[in-house]
Amino acid sequence: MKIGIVCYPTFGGSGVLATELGMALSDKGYEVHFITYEQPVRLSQSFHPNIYFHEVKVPTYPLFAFPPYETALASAMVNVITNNKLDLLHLHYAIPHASAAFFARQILKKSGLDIPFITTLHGTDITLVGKDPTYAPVVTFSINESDAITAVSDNLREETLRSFAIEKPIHVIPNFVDVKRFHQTDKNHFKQMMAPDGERILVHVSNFRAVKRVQDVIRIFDNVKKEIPSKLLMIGDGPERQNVEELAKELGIFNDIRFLGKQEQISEILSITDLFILPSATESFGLSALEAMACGVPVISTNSGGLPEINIHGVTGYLSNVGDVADMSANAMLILKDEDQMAHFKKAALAQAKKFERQHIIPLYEALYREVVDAY
Ligand code: GMT
Repeated sequence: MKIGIVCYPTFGGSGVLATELGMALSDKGYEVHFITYEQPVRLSQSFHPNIYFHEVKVPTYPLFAFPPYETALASAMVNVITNNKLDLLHLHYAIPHASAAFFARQILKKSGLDIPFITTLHGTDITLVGKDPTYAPVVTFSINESDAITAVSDNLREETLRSFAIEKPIHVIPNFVDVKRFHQTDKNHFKQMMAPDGERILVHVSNFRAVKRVQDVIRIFDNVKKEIPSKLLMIGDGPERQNVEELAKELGIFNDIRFLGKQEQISEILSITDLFILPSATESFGLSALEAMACGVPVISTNSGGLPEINIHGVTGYLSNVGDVADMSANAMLILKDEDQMAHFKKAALAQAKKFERQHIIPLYEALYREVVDAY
C-alpha cells in the first residue's frame, strides 16, 4: 500500500508520532510519502529507502499578510497523489490538514483519482485550537468528511464527542514507542558529567508552551532540591523558555538546571534520568512521558486529559491536580528519596511502557487502513 502522511514536521508530539508511524510502516514494506513544509525531525536521523519526503513550498507575495499554507498543502496533496498513485492519505492533527485534504479530494474527483483520508486527532487540535469558534465550523466539517477518525486516547475521543457534532465513530489508537530505540543504555560517563556528586536527575521535555506549565517544573524542582540533592535537565524550547529561565534565577537554582534546548537523542538523556516531570494543564496522551517510561523512568504528572491512561497513580509514578505543585513535589520526593522505592517505580514504568510498544499498535493502524481502502 502507498500511504501519504501529512503532519507538522516539528518536535511536537503529533509530528513525532506521525514520523514514528511512517518509519514503522516503511519497515513493514509500505511506501510512505511525507507531505509537509520541512523534513520531519526524526526522519533525518536515519535513511529509509521506501520513505519519500515532499516539501510543501509556500510562495510569499507582498499582498499576503498570511501566506496561504492550506492552499499550497492542498495543491501538494493533489500533485503527490497523482504522481505517485497513493492509496490513502493519513492526516495527523486536524488543522489545517483535514480541510486541505477535503479540498484536494474535490480536485482529484474531477480526474477520477479520488482516494480516502483518515484524520488522527492529537490533542490541541481539539482541546485548545479546534474548539475556538474561529476554527470550529471548518474543523467539524472536515473531521466529518474523513473516511475514518482516530484519537490518541479515550479521553481525547470523549472530549471530541463533547465539543463537536461528530457523525462517525472515533477509533482510539494510542501513541506508541519504539523500544528498540527507547530503552535504558549505559550512559554513566554522561551521568557523571551532569550529576558529579551522585545527585538525582530530573527531566522535563516539551515545546515550552503555556499549556505545559513549565514554571511548575521549576517550582517542583526547587522544593525537591531543598530535601534531596538533584539536578534538572530542561529539554526543548518555546515561548515560555525565557520566563522559566528568569524564574530559575529568581529562585537561585539556575546553576542546578541545564536548559539543553531541542535535542534529538532523547533516549540517551532519559537513560540517566531518575524522574520525568509533566505538569501539563491538558495532555491528550503524553508521548514524552511514554518515551521516558520506556527508558525505565517514573513520571510525576497531572491527572489531566489522557495522562491517567498511561501513568498509573502509585505504580508508574503519581498523578496530581493541575497546578498542585506541593503535591507533585511531595510525590517526587516519595520516589526519589529511597533507592528501593525508586527501583520499584522504574520497573513498573518500563512494564507499563511495554503495553504501548509499536509492534502492538501499528497493526491497529494497518487494520484501519485496509478497512478504509476496501470500503472506498
Ligand atoms: O503538546 C505537544 O507537545 C504537541 C502536541 C502536538 O499536537 O503536536 O502533542 C499532542 O499530540 C501528542 C501525540 O499524539 C500527544 O502525546 C500529546 O499529549 C498532545 N499534546 C496535548 O494534548 C497538549
